[in-house]
Amino acid sequence: MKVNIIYFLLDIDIDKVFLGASDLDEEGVWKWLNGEPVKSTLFRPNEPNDSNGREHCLIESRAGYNDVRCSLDHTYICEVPTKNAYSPN
Ligand SMILES: [Ca+2]
Ligand SMILES: [Ca+2]
Repeated sequence: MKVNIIYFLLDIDIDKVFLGASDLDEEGVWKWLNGEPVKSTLFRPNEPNDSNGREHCLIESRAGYNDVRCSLDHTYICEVPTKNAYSPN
């Protein structure tokens, strides 16, 4: 569901969005803010590359996940817990 929402947003021409994952705690170990691991298969080819040792935050782009500098100016998506979560089934 989370990935479907992300791709819906990308379809309306939002690209390069921060998604709330990083390897700030341990280089090369990618985790979401809730501590869950990031699926490495969702990164685009040759990423994450930690370019110049400065890329520690995850963005989604049309080609897949990429690690970038956390200080870049990109849109971000926040997940907000709700009482009545939507369920398509
Ligand atoms: Ca890194
Ligand atoms: Ca990168």
